[in-house]
Amino acid sequence: MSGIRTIRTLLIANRGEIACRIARTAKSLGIRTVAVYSEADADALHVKSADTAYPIGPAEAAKSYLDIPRLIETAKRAGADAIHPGYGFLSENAAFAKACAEAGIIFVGPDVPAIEAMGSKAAAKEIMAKAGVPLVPGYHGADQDLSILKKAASEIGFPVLLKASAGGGGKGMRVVEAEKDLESAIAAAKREAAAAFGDDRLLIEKYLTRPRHVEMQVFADRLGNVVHLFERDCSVQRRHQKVVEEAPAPGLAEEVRVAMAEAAVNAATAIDYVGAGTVEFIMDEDGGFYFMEMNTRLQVEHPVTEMITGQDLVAWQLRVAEGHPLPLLQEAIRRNGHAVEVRLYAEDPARDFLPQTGTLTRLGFPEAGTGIRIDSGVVEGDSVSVHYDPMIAKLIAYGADRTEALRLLARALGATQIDGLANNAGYLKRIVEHPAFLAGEVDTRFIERYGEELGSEAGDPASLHRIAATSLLETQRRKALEDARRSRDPFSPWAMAHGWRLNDSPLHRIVLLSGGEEFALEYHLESGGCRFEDGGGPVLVHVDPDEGGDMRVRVDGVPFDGEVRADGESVTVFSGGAAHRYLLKSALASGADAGEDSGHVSAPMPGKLIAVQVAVGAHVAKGDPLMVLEAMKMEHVIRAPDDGVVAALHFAAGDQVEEGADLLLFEKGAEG
Ligand code: MV4
Repeated sequence: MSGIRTIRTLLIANRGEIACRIARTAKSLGIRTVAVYSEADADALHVKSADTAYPIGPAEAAKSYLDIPRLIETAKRAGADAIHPGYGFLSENAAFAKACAEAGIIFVGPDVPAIEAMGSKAAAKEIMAKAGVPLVPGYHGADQDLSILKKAASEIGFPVLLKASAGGGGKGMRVVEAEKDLESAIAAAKREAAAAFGDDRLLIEKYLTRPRHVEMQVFADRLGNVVHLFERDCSVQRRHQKVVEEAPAPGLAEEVRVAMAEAAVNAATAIDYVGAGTVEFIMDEDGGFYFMEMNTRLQVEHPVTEMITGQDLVAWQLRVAEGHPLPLLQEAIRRNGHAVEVRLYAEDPARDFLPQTGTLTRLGFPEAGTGIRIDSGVVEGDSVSVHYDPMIAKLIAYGADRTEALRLLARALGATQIDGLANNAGYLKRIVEHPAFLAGEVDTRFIERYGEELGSEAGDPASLHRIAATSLLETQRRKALEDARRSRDPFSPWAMAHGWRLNDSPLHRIVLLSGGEEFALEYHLESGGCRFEDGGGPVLVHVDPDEGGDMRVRVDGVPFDGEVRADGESVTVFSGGAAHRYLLKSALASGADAGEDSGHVSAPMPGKLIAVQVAVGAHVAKGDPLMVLEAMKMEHVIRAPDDGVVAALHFAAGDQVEEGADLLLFEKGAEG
């Protein structure tokens, strides 16, 4: 038996960015790619990035991306000789690896026993202890007598950490600071573990107060070669979700790196590992490191390793899966420079990171290339649904050193344009620009420590409002000019206007809506822009006149470091990774009062009308509730702008409305 099985057709049993990522490498190797898709993904990018695609069922992952028989049957139908599971879904599912083997299909991953061995956290620790891989000092025994547990805890020394044996991912962990709290903590932890996992056994460990998450990338082939490709630091996490990942780990002493690499290679060797794997360690402040778990798949954060080693890990996986030796042996694997990845998510940092669903009305990334890599599975116009992980993209920066990589990443985040869905771009930018992060002071409590300052948006709102107003006025001017040209009316004032009117113009007023708030701005028209005189922001905002569709904005003479996209009714100002959307409420010339357009009441934000509390003809007083709009999981009461009568209703309860939708017609003053 030669042991080589050539892969000609590869089925990718995944979706999103990782499916696209795998297809890219497979194509470059001349391998035909087969995508699979759920009903929600018929038009998804991963479908378009493969040579062919097969439907595998409804949107729910359990009925599509997790349906083992359906995937095997599809692979057979498509003539696939191998399946790559990506990450998540079935990537660490031993039954799936088994089903592939039984069907004569190559599973791009380790053999079933290795997946099974690492699937149980307690069993994994036992194997690792035997292989000489360091474990956190602790008690992992089967004897769960209270007296035994108490004795173990005092031997380990306080503080200790109680963990559910059956747990993982941080669930059911409990810190015990002192002996006196132990007994009640054990009782509570056992109750919790029993309820959550149906198994009340506990582990006790020395509690590391400021740990780092450092993981080693390993690779093994079927010929017995096992190598590492250095480490990644993934310490910056939020609720056990990685937020930033980098390689190499900042400040890691070379002797610790060497020892950790050796431990990781020993771990892989101990379970006859094949393919790409990650050995996770928890590291204390003195460089002591301890085995946590082993992931038997390609990780989300593999690109940072690719950047510093110059290797394509998916290509390595496919070579190994075919039975070839590793492309490089240890001595030939080098690292260079520094890489950092952030995970861009459709989640709202202002609302406790609530996942967002909806349409990406705008999605623009800085150009990939010099030092910036973007792995994404969505394009502008796609939607993010409730069915899958709301990750939009991974942004990866590579530089000669950490400072350079972080500088590049911050700029890339600042130039990212996302609209339609709240997202964490601005939040990520503040992390990678944070002085403590820049200084390499990373540990698993980073976000807990700096959460407050990371959550708040820096920047100058007054300046954004003024940029928005000026840009809106400029689009209106361009439109009017265009209309006048088309109508060939030589007497139209717009047709004669060469630009903005001169600065002896009267005071104007514009009312903008943004994020459920109203902003009234007063300005004078100037040649090329607006002059604002009420202090508290820039005075002059100019838009360069003949820039095609672009808005080249200058603020007090300085080019605006962001982008503006406007039509006649709305404008989005992209700045520092955030999208600020404004809607024109009214733009009436002259007079401080004239701005109130009392005729219409409009929706302050997109949402669903959950109640209409008035009927046509109703007499209401100023401030009376008219409708209730549910938007972004909150209820907003739409109130009467004045005393008056409801003249017409344009929507009913249950209707979905756009931001700025004309909800009802209101007649002012008709007091009954
Ligand atoms: C710890 C620890 C401190 N001391 N064990 C969290 C999930 C899990 N698999 C292990 N975890 C931890 N174990 C001891 N003895 C702190 C954590 C921990 C953590 C570890 C890695 C990455 C992020 C983390 C966030 C909070 C707590």
